[in-house]
Amino acid sequence: MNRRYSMMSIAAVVAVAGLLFASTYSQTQMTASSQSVPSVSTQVSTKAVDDMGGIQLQMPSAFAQIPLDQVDTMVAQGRHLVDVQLVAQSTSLPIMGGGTYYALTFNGQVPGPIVRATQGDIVRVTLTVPSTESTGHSIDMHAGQLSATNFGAVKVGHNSTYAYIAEVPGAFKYHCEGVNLGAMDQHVLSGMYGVTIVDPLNGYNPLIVDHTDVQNGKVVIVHQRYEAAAKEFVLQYNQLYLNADGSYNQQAMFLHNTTQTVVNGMAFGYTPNADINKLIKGDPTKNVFPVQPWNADSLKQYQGHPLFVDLGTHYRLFVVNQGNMPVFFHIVGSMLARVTQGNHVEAQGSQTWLIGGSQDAIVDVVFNSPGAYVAVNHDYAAIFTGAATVFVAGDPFNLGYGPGDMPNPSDAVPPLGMNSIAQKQVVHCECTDARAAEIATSISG
Ligand SMILES: [Cu+2]
Repeated sequence: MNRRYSMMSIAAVVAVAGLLFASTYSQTQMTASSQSVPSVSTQVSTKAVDDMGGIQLQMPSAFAQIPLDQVDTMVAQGRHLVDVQLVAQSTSLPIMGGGTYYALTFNGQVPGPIVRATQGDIVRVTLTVPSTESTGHSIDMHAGQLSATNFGAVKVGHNSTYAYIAEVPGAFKYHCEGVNLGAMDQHVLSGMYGVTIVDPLNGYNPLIVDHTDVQNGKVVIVHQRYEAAAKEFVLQYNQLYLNADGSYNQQAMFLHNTTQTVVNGMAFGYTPNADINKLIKGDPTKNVFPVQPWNADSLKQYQGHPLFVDLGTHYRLFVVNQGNMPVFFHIVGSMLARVTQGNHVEAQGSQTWLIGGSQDAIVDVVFNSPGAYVAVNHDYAAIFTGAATVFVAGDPFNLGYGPGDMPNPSDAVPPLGMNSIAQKQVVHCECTDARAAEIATSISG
């Protein structure tokens, strides 16, 4: 990878975005303009679902759902139990460019907590809807193979639990289904989604990356091997469809008229902040990255923070599309060394990987040259509305830090799995102050 090319590429990406946002951005402009609804019948059908109290599908209990009174026995027989506690919480959260939006969250954060299990584990999930909520909620976990309509909506002031075996490895969406599918779109696109990573029972495969060399006057292929153990990130793509007051805009959703594109809940959340500017240029207001919508210290857990990566190290990225639009996952200046689903290789040496709605890809990469690499959804509308994530590889600014010295955003680093290498973390999340304080405790302990 050529450093000069990389820096020029990122400059091109961020400079255009910088011009867009620095000079012309305003809340009004980022808000979907009022347009006619594309299909009257579509509108009528969703209203009809709401009016009849949601869709009540009568289905038999599905595969892999475990009677709750058998969980203890199955654990005694040798299965591991992963307990997931989710609490629905409606709240107001900041959005890039100023202002807030009406967020629907699990546990006060968007996305919800990352769940990590191993293939064959029992996942037991409890959803609590406090009496302070104004609506019921529900939970559908794609890592399971059961009909979430059996679980149904949890009413205000109630909780409910179900359990399943995570039979298939991968990085799976979980999400609220609204109240029996009523307003499901609003709940998911306002923040009620998350990821369950299910590690393969036998672990991940070592990574082989081919490159060329010259030996005895001939060009030859060298197979570079990396162990399965890797440093890991989770990148979840979604969109916000908002009215000017921060409320959900269903019209905009039907039109795919995105207000902002978010990665782990924030537009441009992984860009350098004022402290990093100061480190690089000695001045909080100056550096090579013009896009810094989440810059200032006063923004606390919301301020931007790039992903620092070491050279020659195996990185495993769990990329999940939570949204309404395709994700063309690409890292500017790099190749996707390997793309897998579960533990099955889908591609090696790919420039871009298409991830459809509610689909995941596990992308292995190795950064070999110092510099900045930007992971994007290579849909220009997505890039310029927030889907640009900056990786800083090695020490390109010669600041004197070594491998692993720089902390990474807590919301991008998943809980450790069997082949994970731990990373230093700093609190970063689209979350309430109370949730940020809990995360601070968990990463310092
Ligand atoms: Cu909900």
